[in-house]
Amino acid sequence: MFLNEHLPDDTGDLKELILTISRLGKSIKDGFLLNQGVADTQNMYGETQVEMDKWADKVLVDGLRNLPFVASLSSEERDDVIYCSKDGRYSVTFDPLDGSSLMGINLTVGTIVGIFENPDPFRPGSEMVGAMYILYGPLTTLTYTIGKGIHEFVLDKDGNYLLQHENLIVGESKIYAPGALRKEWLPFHTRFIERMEKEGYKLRFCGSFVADVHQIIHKGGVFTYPASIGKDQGKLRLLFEANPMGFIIHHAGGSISNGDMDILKIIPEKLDQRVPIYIGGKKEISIVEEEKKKEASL
Ligand code: AFP
Repeated sequence: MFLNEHLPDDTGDLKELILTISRLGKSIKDGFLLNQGVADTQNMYGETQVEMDKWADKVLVDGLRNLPFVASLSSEERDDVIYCSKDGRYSVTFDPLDGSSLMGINLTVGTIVGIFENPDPFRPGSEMVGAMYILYGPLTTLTYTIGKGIHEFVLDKDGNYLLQHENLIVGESKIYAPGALRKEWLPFHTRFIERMEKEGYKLRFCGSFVADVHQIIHKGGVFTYPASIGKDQGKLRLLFEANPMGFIIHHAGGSISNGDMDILKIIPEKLDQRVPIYIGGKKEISIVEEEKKKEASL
């Protein structure tokens, strides 16, 4: 079954929006050969390269801004919200190319997208009506949810997204993917990681959030980019990384937390807001919240 057949017709513009983003994902993928590397260098064809994340951002903004049902666009690459159609119903938030610093060494990167049915993107993640990510690895895959399970498609040789997994559920394997510098971890976080290690969790961290979380969805476990000494909000962004991936994992039976609460309940205050992240299976997330609570009560 193809993506356009899988998306229900009664979602109207939401279906069209997701299909449009899926086509833009193909343009981003095709751009890798021309745009690898950093700005102002030349690619293998002698053409001047642009930074790939800026280029991917432009592909998405140019491809979405004139759709009549799009009210606003917010990108990790931009300082301000782009307000679009006055009659638009949807706000789209995106990280055009998560993990882009890994492109130069040919590791997996991805596009992360969140969708609200509200012109205002400063809404809690739980209010999303859809979220998706496109992963550019050995295969290009697209995973989406509109609140009824999460579903994964693979881009075939004819350019169609073909259903590969329906109603994916977070796996049961013991994997932990810990970001940030160990010497700067906070005590409760150190205890959490020690518990994971004692229980036999295996370390897997590739440096691309979207790829790491994709692995956790398929296999199980937990990804974390925590608060640390001097960085009390961690590194990753609430609107562009945490919320869409959190909404997706929530609909795969998992959870996302900042250590204290469900990230999807946070009301964003600014576009570039960061948040400490724990994302994965419900069991692992409850363990970290337990360790954090213990620390607060000491
Ligand atoms: P880039 O998009 O600059 O490559 O950053 C990737 C990222 O935001 C996220 O995808 C990774 O999990 C995290 O940063 C890795 O950060 P460290 O380099 O500190 O491990």
